[in-house]
Amino acid sequence: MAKPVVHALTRAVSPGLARCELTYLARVPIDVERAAIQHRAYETALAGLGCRVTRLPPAPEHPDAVFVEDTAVVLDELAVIARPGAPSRRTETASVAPVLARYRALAALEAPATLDGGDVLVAGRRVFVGRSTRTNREGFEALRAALAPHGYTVAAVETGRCLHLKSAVTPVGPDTVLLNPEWVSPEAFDGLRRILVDPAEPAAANALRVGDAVVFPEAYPRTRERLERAGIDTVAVDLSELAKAEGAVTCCSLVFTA
Ligand code: CIR
Repeated sequence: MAKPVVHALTRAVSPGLARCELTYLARVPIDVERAAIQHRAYETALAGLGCRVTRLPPAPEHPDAVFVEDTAVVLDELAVIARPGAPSRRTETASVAPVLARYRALAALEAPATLDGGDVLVAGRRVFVGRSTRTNREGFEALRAALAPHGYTVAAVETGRCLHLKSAVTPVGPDTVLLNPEWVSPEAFDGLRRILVDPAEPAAANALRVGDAVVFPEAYPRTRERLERAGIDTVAVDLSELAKAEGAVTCCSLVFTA
C-alpha cells in the first residue's frame, strides 16, 4: 500500500488582502507583496516538514481567500464544507470542495448555519467548536450531526475576546493544547495537557501541528520557549503582514493525511 501523504492545501494571497475582514484589530496598511513573500516561506516550511503543498485556485476577488482553514473541517472520515460567518467569505468554499472531494467524502453546512473552520479544534475523537461572531448555534449543531455517526463527541466552547476558538487554543501534540487562559477557559479542555502562552504574548496560542512539530510565529519567542521546554519542536515563520489581517499559522492551510 502506498505511504500516506500529508497534504497541505494553501491559496495565494489575494491582491485585495488590504480589504480583509477585521473584527478585533484596527485596520493598518498591509504590504501585500511582503505578505505574499511570507506566505511562500510558510509553504516552504510546510514542505520542509514533509507536506505535499497544493495551491487551491487563486481567488483574487476574495480579500481573505488565503485563510483557507475557514472553508472546511477535514477529518479522517469526511470533510465538512463550512459556511463562513462573514458574508464576504461565503463563496470561498466553491473552489475548495472539488479539491477535497479527491480525498474525502463531503458533507456541507447549509443556511442558517454558519461556521468558520478556525472555530473547530480536533483532539483525537473530541471536537471543540467555538461560539464566535462567525459560528452560530446552527453551525455547531450541524457539525455535531455530521460527525456523530463517526464517533466524535462535539462540545461548544465560549469565546469572547478573539476572532476564533483557534486564536485562543490549538493542539500542539498528542493530548496537548496550547492556550491563552484569558481568552478561553482551560477547564473546557479537561483531560488534555495544557500549556499556557506567556502572558506578554496573548495572541501566541495559534500553532500549527504537522507531524511531531509545530509551525509557530517568530513574533512570540517567549511562548516558543515554553513549547520547546515542554519537548515540542517548533519551526518559526514570520507571518507579520497576514497577522494585520487577523490571520495566523493555522488559518493559511488545511492539513490532512490521505
Ligand atoms: C477574517 O476575518 O475572516 C480574516 N481577516 C482572518 C481569518 C483568519 N482565519 C483563521 O483564524 N482561521
